[in-house]
Amino acid sequence: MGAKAPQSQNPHLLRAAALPDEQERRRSRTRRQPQQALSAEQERARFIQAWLANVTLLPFVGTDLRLPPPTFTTPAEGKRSLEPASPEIESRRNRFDRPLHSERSMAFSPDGKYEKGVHNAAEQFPRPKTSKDYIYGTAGFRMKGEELPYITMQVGVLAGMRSRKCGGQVIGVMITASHNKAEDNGVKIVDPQGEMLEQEWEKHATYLANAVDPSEAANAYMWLVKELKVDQKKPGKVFFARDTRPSGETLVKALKAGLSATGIDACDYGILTTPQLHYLVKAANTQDTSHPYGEVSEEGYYKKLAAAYKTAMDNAKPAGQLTVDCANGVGAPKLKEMLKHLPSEGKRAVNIRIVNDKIDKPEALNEKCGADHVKSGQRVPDGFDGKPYERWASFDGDADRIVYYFNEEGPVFRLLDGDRIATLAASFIGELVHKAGLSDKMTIAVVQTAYANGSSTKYIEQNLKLKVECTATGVKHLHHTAARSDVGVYFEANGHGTVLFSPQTLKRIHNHKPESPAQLEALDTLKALTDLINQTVGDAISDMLLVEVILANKEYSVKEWLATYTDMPNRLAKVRVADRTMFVCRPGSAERKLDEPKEFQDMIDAVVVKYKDGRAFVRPSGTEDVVRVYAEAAESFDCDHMMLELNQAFEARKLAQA
Ligand code: 16G
Ligand code: MG
Repeated sequence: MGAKAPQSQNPHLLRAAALPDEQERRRSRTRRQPQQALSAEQERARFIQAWLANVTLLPFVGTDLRLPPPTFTTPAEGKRSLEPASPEIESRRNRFDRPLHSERSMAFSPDGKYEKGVHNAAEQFPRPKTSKDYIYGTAGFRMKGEELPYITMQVGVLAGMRSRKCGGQVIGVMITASHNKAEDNGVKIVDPQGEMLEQEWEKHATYLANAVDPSEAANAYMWLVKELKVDQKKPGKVFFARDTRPSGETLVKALKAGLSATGIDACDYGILTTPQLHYLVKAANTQDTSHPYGEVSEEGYYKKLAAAYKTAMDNAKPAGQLTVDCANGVGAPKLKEMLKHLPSEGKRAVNIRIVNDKIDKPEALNEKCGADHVKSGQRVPDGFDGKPYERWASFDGDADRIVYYFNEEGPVFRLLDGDRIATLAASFIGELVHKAGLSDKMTIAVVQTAYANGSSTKYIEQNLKLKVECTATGVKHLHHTAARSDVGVYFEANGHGTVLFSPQTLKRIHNHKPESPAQLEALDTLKALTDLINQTVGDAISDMLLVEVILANKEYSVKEWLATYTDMPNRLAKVRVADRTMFVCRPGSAERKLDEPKEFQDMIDAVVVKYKDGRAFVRPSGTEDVVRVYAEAAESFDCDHMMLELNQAFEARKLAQA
């Protein structure tokens, strides 16, 4: 990159100057190539194949956050609206919702020790020379591991700031790319009660990650300190951990640099599952309260779950062997550790076999195995040797998702996904609440996303008679909605979910006086579940133990579990588009309707109405440069036809990329 921007060295402005070319490139990509004539049958086969296969993805090229015109504060001027500027500058301001780093670089003293520290850390871990914008998305920052050191250093800086701002409470940082490929990595922040980072602070993370050089990094730090009124003399504490990816080691060094640059106390927990780190953060911040969440150690996590499991199994019969595919990730050693704390003999003995535990082969991570492979491909993982009706489960790469499955004779693959776990958990908890005599004291709600199978929603409403709420995709949305209920069961179909008991509900459960031995038994099991379930975030180990407890208590085999309702046939595909930010979901529709592109939703509605029990939606991905298309209908072949017609709608509007 030899050219220099006229007024700034800033690569963002260089990129902005180059934008017309980029647009031209994108436009030319969307132009259709001349093709040989195909028969109608060939055309149809080609469409279906393209839709159902996992198409090759474009690299992530950044996004426009479409934010309202920003305001900002400088010590000299107080709050004011930004003056109109050149389109390039306006576009960058809008993207980050705050002044450009260079615009207020003179506003602060350059000699604060933490400011200097950040400057030095940014020299040690420089920002990659790229014109890309980094965005803190639903799963934090996620990309190739080699691109992440600078961002991870900045996440350390922000986590420390967040801890200071939260009165010195512990904040967590997890380094993982979950179900993604081994060469990818990611980093995300955990808030004091073990929940995802508050949404407003996601913008601060994005802001820091896009400071382009050490001076901008130091200035951005100081700007945030002032803007957020962070008292730098206050102590701050951060717990961090990583999954088994090789790039994690370098990223830990970068994270430490960001933390020590700003004088933050840190505790390195080495390799953990994501939900274990969430547990530790909550445990640390509640240890001196009337309701400590658990001992602040990895061992404390196992002890808490094991004790709860034993109580919940008091009156149950274990349901035979379970085989767990750990995606060759961190779930393998941690599940092995968990098993050491569980009974291996006697009537409550667990019988768990682990496969895909090769964490010494980094390239094997999530490769043809793991929850995402099984769920999105509707197929068994490598290493599957299950006989008909044998119970299997798969974790994802950081063990915060789980799906169950088995083969019927044939073999016919049967998936028991997040929807199934949600319905199983909601029905069992409902029964316990009723049996314990607590029905009039609490209500249970189930939170799903647009991807939930229509049959599961119907089953919850009509058979279980429980309220269902639908939210946008992404754990933080489900979690916040579930937290508004007395008991909130939330699961994404992909297997990420948990159950939340509100503080009043926990109090009611613990203060309830049972009036019969049957009530006492149900109450004890219910109390045990509140400990067995990791209420901070979806947790594959904890969810697995929950499912095992329920199957054992209900004396259900996988066959009986599957028979509770019949899934509607459905299809999910992803479509490459020139710019996914052109697709805007209708506010309040939980991503089930689009407002933009204009009139595209009318085209979708016109397709759906033709099919019995048809339902379809199109939503832009939050993690990849694609849009996702989901369709379900009463008949399997109707789903294929619907997908074909939806594809034609994309073609007609020239939205899909060749
Ligand atoms: C992230 C979310 C996951 C969601 C997925 C959707 C968290 C921790 N993870 O991985 O819940 O299902 O994104 O991806 O929130 P998409 O937007 O690309 O479809
Ligand atoms: Mg995960």
